[in-house]
Amino acid sequence: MKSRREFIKLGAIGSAALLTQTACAADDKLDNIETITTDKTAAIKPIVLSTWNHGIDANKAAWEILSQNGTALDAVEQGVRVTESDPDNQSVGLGGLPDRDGNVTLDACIMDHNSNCGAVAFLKEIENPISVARKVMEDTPHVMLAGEGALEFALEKGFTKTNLLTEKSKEAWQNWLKESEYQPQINSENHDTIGMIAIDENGNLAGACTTSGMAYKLHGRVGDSPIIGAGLFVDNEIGAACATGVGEAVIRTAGSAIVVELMRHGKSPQEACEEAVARIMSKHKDLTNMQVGFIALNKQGEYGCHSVYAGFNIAVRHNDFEDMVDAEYELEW
Ligand code: SD4
Repeated sequence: MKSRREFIKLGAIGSAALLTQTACAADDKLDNIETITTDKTAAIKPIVLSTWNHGIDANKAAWEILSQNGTALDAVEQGVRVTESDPDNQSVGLGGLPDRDGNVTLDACIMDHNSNCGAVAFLKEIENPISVARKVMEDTPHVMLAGEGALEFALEKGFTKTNLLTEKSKEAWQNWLKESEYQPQINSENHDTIGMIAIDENGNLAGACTTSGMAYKLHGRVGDSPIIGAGLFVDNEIGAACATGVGEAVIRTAGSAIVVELMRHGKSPQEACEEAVARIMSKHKDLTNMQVGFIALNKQGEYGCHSVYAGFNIAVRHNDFEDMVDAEYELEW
């Protein structure tokens, strides 16, 4: 795993061109480095970024598509499906931690380079909600389906029911019940949604975001992850962003849409993520456990990431690089 500074060094040794376009490298030590090019022919593409450690495996699946000239849309869908189908991952899809009543309920959304988007919220018993979200986008005039209706739609489209509550997650929930005081639990361990954003060989952007949401939430609670503009936003002229962490804070600030708008107004992806984090911090008096992280990618393949608390990291893959990068942050736990 690389810290941002190690990553910067690696870029400097490996390729000056790469370094100039590494948005996580918004570092005052880099004043002498060439500024980012706006020459579109020099853009880094394809490129894929994902939240958290599970992003490495998800990026591998996405890369198989991107490296063979596939679309960013296919890449992000196939990429996050890997995480959704991993029973050991307790924050996404199969094996996700349940709500306080023991139900695993999933949220997901997807967005393409034409601003088409689809989402599902409060979906039960379907292992790959991201693919249902894509069907909502492609086969209906709507953007979001929720709950029973989303499940019926998924079954009509040929998805099959799966019991998503693994023994491991059931046991964790039963242990939580003993001392829960019936409060949703937020801590550094249960923030692990996967958000993925990518640019394909044709320079088109797409993104996907999928989660089982906050562990032990109230039954019916929906977070930011399926909400276009909150958990994910893509504007093919500008860039893409997605969020992880306390969904309520991200919704309140229209987090991912704000990051993209900040880029539209000239901020680098790194600066845009930092400002969105600052906004979250200024809007919340009590920041206890208020972890939120953003990742952003612009049309040139520059990227950035930032979080309220320590511990957020992102998986990055392009032709010259495949590794984790630690985000800088504002507060220690
Ligand atoms: C939610 N944002 O449901 C999601 C949870 C998450 O890292 O991202 N955890 O609020």
